[in-house]
Amino acid sequence: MLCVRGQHAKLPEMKTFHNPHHALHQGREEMFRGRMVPCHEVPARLDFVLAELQRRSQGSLHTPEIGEAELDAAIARVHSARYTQFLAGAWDEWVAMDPANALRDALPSVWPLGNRHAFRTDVLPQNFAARLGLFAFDSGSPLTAGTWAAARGGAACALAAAREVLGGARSAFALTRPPGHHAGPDFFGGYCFLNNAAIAAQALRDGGQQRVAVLDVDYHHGNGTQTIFYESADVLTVSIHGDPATEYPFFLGHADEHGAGAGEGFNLNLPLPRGTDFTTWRAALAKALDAVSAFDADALVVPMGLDTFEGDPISGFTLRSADYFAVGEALASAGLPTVFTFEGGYAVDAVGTNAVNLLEGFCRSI
Ligand code: Q9C
Ligand code: ZN
Repeated sequence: MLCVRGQHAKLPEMKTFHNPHHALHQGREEMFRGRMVPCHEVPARLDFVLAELQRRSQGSLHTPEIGEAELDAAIARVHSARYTQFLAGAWDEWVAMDPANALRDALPSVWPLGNRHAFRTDVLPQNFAARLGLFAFDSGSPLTAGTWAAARGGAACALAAAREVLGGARSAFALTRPPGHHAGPDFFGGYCFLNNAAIAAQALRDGGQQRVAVLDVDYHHGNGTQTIFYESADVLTVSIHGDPATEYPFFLGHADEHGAGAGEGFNLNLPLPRGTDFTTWRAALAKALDAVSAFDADALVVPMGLDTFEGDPISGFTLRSADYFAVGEALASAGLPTVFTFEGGYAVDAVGTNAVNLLEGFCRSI
């Protein structure tokens, strides 16, 4: 299967790596505006993308072939050992506390506010609820029986996509679920557990790419990715997102965050007000691409959220389905080997069309 332009010109294919274990992560309810509501981040999201890729013969589908040990090593490049050890055993601990917990997902309800020095985060509590709160930053991201297996499967897709690009492919798509860009070195939240885009970016660095740019187009600020690379000069992080003054994740993503230490100057945030339309959004994308170009990147990672769509139930931009072709074309104009990861997008019946429009726009113009 190939990317096709019109009916004739055949373009190099973009491989999609999809996670056969993604549906093992299936949260029941999330805390939302003071009550429990059905999760927005549902397995059907990925199924719609897969179906649309197949319907339009966009690229070819693969499952990642990554050994457990090499996957652990790639995850350990961006996440702490105490965090991944917690995630790996969390479900068993949760059920061991009370067999009835098997019918409920684990959600945190107490947090240490570590950055205010109000509580200690260096001592690992024995209490499970305390550790859940230590490693989570919201109550919207249920930890379920299959979360760890699903998140690992997604990370394997990200690693496989990075390897594909290191092997000379122009692009690859990691169809990851659960999403990743809110997950930091030792925390989960925003429906994200392992930072797939960061794992891909670090794998590109470790595979010999000197400078890697991450250009996050999800509606929400990619706080996890920013935090992971905040002091790094070799990975530029750029994010276009709803202004955190009013939009999730609220506590990071402002325009004055430029990086720190060796990473000073290597983070760029482009917050936009709720209600922003495509004309304004694409001007921000042009600025983001200028920054990638000035950085002289060797490779690009695009955390691809489709929650900028006008029909998204939890977001506030007004992009239309046809606009995603132009987004893909603009991203291709960077002229870089590119890994896409799948992030947000909660208008479930449109997410496949929007994702494949973006990928097709990219393929059309390379
Ligand atoms: N109880 C991504 O798009 N919404 N994540 C607030 C908190 C969280 C979005 C709910 C939105 C997270 C990957
Ligand atoms: Zn999002």
